[in-house]
Amino acid sequence: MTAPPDVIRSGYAELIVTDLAAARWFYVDVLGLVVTAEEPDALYLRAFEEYLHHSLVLRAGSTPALRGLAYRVRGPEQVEVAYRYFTELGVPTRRVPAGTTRGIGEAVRVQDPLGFPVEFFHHAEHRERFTQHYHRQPANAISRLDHFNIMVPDVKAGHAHYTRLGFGVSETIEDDEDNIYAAWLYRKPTVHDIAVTGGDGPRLHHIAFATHERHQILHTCDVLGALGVEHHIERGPGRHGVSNAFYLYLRDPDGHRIEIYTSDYYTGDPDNPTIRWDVRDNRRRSFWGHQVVDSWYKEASPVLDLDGNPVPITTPPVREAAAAVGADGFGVLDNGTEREGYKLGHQA
Ligand code: 4SX
Ligand code: FE2
Repeated sequence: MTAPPDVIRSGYAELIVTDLAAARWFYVDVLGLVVTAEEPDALYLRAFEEYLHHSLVLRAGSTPALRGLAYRVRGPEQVEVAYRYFTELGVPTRRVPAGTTRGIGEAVRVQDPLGFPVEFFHHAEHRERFTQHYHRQPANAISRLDHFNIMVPDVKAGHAHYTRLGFGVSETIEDDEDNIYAAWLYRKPTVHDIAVTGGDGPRLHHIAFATHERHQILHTCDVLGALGVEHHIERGPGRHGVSNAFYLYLRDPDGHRIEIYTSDYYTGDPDNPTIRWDVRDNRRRSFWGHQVVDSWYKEASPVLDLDGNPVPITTPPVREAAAAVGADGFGVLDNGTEREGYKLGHQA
């Protein structure tokens, strides 16, 4: 068995959007992403600290979908390693010449065992990094891409696929019957490059970008309110239990979900311990105990295969255990730890 390719990190995503002008308004005018290149039916965007050509491609099309997730590998030879690895796995695997995606060198594209269109690349054109160009940065400036989050009917299979690929597991949500509801996995030394969330899939749950500071996230909320388009806010702002990050989820004009995220923690030591959250712990998804809105558990973007056709979606079997505890996406929690009115246990 060929060793897996040496992935460095999540690199870029390509989304199909139905109205490129509306998408430009959201990603460039509101979120402040930098335009690297613009074509009549595509936009190539990067964040202020990024020097690779792009971290997000928006391409015009008839229905909103994920066209690809791309991981950067350590060197050009690792692109070929990816080719051999996925060919051996028996999934659709293609070499694509440099420039197939503007700004990106030779790459390999696969439809991975979970059904997602995934690219492995090393070379990419460099552009100016605007780290200290504070005079060009809005008050809600985004620094870089942080992670992808995918929804799959079988979280164990997702966990297994990514651990075989050499990803570390930073955190999980589990119950005591060996069910796993979500997992966070990384190559770069942060909490994640990819999170696997249980639900109808394969679908893209969200793409997350990082800011340096919490106030930059709060400013995005204020901007959306000031413009009277606060309906783009879906969840948050808040503090995650898992990852400890401060977060905000937005829906773009096509319904694609974008997270703005900051202040997770370092995971780069080889013995970084995995944090396992009990699915009944109210603080797992909101450290402040807020309920997660239904749409966050249920809605996600369809994904395309390597020929651009929609990948069929499978619903996971209903789990008695999950339904009983009102776990992630299965209803409201009542685990006996809930507060009575405002009287918290420790104050009684
Ligand atoms: O909702 S969770 O607290 O489980 C969570 C969701 C933690 C980190 C993330 O990036 C995320 O999208
Ligand atoms: Fe996330």
